[in-house]
Amino acid sequence: MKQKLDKILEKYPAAVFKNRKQHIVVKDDSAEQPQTIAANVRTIPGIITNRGCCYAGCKGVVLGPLRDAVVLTHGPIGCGYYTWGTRRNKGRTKGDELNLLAYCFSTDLQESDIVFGGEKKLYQAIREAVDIFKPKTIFICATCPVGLIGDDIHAVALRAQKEFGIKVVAFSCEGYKGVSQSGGHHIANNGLIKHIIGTGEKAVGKYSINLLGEYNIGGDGWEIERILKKIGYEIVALIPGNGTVEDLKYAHKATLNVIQCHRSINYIGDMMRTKYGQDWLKVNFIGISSTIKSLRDLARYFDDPDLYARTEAVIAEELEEITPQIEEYRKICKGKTAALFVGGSRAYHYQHLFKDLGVETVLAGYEFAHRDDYEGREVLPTIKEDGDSKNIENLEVEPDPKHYRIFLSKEKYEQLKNEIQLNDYTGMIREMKNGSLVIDDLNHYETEEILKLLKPDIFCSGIKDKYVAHKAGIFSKQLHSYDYSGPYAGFRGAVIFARDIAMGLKTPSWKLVTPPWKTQPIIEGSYVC
Ligand code: CFM
Repeated sequence: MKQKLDKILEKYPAAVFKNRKQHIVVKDDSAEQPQTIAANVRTIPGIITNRGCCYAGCKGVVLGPLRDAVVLTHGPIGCGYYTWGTRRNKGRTKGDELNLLAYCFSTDLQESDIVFGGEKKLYQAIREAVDIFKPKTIFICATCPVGLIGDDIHAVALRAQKEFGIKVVAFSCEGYKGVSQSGGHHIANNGLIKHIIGTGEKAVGKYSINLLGEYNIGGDGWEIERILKKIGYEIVALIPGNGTVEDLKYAHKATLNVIQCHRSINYIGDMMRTKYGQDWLKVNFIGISSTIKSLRDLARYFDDPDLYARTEAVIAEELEEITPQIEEYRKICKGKTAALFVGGSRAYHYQHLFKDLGVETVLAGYEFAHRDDYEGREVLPTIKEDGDSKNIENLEVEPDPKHYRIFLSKEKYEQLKNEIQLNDYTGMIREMKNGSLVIDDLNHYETEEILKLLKPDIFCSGIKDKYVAHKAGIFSKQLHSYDYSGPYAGFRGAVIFARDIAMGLKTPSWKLVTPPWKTQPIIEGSYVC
């Protein structure tokens, strides 16, 4: 495998060859040392990458799903437009709450604003949003040109906050700030900790949790909520899928933070632990076995006989409902292979669901994950500098004397720490099969070549690269927005995913496609701009 990969990479200029080699790992169970991978560094200019930008990570990913905030894009209209609804993060209003999810707010900067400054326009846009929607919160998100011309969005936010008596927070998340979306996650996490979380008070129940890093794509969060509530958990705040700023204010009151996507929200998990003493637990609600494991881990944290009993009863009930259907789809899926290339956590999460269906993952990669997402958090102290270090604040928080409290005794904590992923994440690489491939920031040239090499039955990726697979005659499923389908999480979601994968595998159309390289010569050097 290594020689075949080298052959693909040899087409690059020497410097690119050296760089890309560090981003590719062949899983080797016999390796004496844990395997390492280069990650969270900028893509070499000229390579056609699938990554997004820092603004997308802040505005589109972390802040966008909050239903009751005006998330105002300060920039040219394209930035707001292309982050408008395409991620399929859903939300449902309760009572007379404000639901702004369907709107796209933008200052629509023009050339004259770039020349003369856009601060006035930003202030006007805030005033207009206040007049029309009367929101309690406005988040301003900066795009590349705003950083380049130096608009002081924080000063405008402060002025508006005073004048309108509402919360106005600005985020300097210009697209170029970090490596892909991941820098934007960090900036948004910092802002929510500084300005929102911990600013409200309310009483919570016995089994209170926050659900972090779940975005309700295609309704995933609704399925997870259904299961958790059926068992008896109280969800204090959804951060952020289908969530509200109002609920986020009370998040410090919950006993435990439950983290689905580590990459996008681990900063909030860590900072809340320091500030309020709350532990966080890494879970995975994608996949049947992993959902069951996550529910059992959660019950272990609270260690209550009633909760154990409820957990087992719900698992049994749910399995009874889905097993006959899953078995039917499994017959179609069993023995197939999959290649997964998604943002910063799904290439890990979906391997578990594929395993439930008898599908083996032969390649998994991330667009912008950090080394800890690949290798586990134990490598964190060894990372001296990465793509975020230069531009993004590493917010230091202190214990809050009023709200700091610890749930577990020291002994209990030490014991549990070895059994469940408490305040820890062991990463993707160690769970992968011997001989499988792990590739960071897979690009279009490598996608084409590696699809030829591995010939997977299924390629799961995003909108930018799915057509590369289609044209190669390989069934491709989007794991970002789910191609109009979902939910895929939890028990019922697993059935929908199994159905979609079985349908895709059974579709004869993939076999009718002739890949372009079978009829056209490949022009040497055409893969690098
Ligand atoms: Fe987390 Fe996400 Fe992902 Fe992500 Fe994303 Fe997404 Fe994603 Mo697209 S927060 S890292 S920045 S799980 S939008 S809901 S699917 S790339 S793998």
